[in-house]
Amino acid sequence: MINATVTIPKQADYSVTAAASELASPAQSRAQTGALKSWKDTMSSRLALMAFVILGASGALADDMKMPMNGKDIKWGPAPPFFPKGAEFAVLSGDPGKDGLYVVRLKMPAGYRIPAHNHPTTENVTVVSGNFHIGMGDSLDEKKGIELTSGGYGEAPAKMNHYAWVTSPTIVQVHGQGPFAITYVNPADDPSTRK
Ligand SMILES: [Cu+2]
Repeated sequence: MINATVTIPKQADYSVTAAASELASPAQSRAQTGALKSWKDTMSSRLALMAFVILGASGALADDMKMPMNGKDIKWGPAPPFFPKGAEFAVLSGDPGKDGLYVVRLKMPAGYRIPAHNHPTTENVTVVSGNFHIGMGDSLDEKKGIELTSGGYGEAPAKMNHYAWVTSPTIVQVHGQGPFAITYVNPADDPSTRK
């Protein structure tokens, strides 16, 4: 189109062509701008998508994505010091010490008791095995509680005082928004401050 305009010798033709090209040019440049814009948009959305995919994939593969696993393959460690002694703990997802969703499990021996406490965020408890007794109130009372067995679920809203105990070896899964913390109603119950 541009080459044709340059090589046409006759003024009339040129004028016509020029006029045509003047007429054409705003539209053309609009079209080009439009094309460029949409290409840019397409590219940026493609790049954004790629970045998302790459970040998502590398993030997931490198850090976050845990391979599916069976209960027997879970690596247990000692529970954080603010849990009464004797429990084992496993982090399945996230970091309970930080903001964001966490999924952890707590394995407790028969007779394990968690005195009255609350959490800064809602605690969601799913019983994996055993029997987990949970009650609401400011002090642990084994006469007041609900026994949850395998598959059972309970939740303690943020700041609500509650307590728990188990009468057989029990595993519960706890999930919620981090950071996870325990505030005991009676500070003397806090094993992390007790010597
Ligand atoms: Cu709790």
